[in-house]
Amino acid sequence: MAGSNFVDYVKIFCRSGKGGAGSAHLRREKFEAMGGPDGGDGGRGGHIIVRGNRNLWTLLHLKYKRHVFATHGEAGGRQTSTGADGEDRYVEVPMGTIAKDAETGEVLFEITEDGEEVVLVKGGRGGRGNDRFKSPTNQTPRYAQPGEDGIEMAAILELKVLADVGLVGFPNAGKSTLLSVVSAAKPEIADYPFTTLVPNLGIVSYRDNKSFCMADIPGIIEGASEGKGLGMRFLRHIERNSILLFMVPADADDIKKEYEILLNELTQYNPELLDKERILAISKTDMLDDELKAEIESDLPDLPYVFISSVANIGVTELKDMIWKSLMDSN
Ligand SMILES: Nc1nc2c(ncn2[C@@H]2O[C@H](COP(=O)(O)OP(=O)(O)OP(=O)(O)O)[C@@H](O)[C@H]2O)c(=O)[nH]1
Ligand SMILES: [Mg+2]
Repeated sequence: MAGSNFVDYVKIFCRSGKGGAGSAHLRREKFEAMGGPDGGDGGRGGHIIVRGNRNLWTLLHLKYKRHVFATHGEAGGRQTSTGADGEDRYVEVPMGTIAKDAETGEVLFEITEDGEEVVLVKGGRGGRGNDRFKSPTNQTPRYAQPGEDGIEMAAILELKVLADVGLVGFPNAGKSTLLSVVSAAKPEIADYPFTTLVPNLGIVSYRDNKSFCMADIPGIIEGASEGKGLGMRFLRHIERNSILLFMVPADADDIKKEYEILLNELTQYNPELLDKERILAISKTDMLDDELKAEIESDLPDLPYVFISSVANIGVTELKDMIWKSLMDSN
């Protein structure tokens, strides 16, 4: 979708480098007419390596970089000099990225740590030079091994972990508005349901240069787990969020009931979602007076909650504190 910063799936075409050929060179020196073999080995072709990078949150940077080719190894030379290895190519990905073989769909590996490196496509081995083939019966081999071919492969990179905090709420609850005030993300905001059609991610700066990532997903409605609305398609993205931030607007008829419907949809989808830390934000509270607030408070579900207004900037800092604390507890 145009303008979306959300890319959780890319297909890349990879080609590792071919190994350099071994050399079949024979030594020729001024006073040695018939020198022996001194051909060196070819260098290894470049690998294609996937590397975890904790500063990345999506696969957006790979969207227009569909081809990744490593370079070839160089041929071996005289005096048993080994050819240079081809240059490896690195594909940087956020943690939680899964690599699959595009043809078979087989999961190859998952990157879970910053700096973790896994070879996705191996470079071809360099061929051995003739020096290696010397033997008592053949002291002057005139042949050397060619380098091994590089490998072509289409790989799929898929992101599972999307954010630390996932926003869960009915359409129009104010999820995108919150994301827009706590982060630099510019999600679309409007007074109608299903404004958000694809998830938006934002990095929320917290005290002392700390930050966390928040995912605003399309609104969830009753029946979402059975395929109603849009939410279902995106529920998988909150499966690996550390914490869930439920959002119910203050003007909802029954906040407790809305929360329970949301929770029920998540449970239907995947009961393990209940193991996550949960926070409730009652949104749009700029319209509330103390009396109404007290009334709402008297009938809330049993979980940590906070009254917020993204528009009037009420409770937003408190919410960030709660999120941070919860993130620390859940790790
Ligand atoms: N008064 C008030 N209105 C708000 C507040 N936050 C959001 N709104 C309004 O609520 C409406 C819906 O906001 P969105 O942020 O688009 O809601 P959403 O939850 O992302 O909705 P979907 O993307 O459709 O699921 C918009 O008209 C916002 O201006 C708030 O703190 N106070
Ligand atoms: Mg929205």
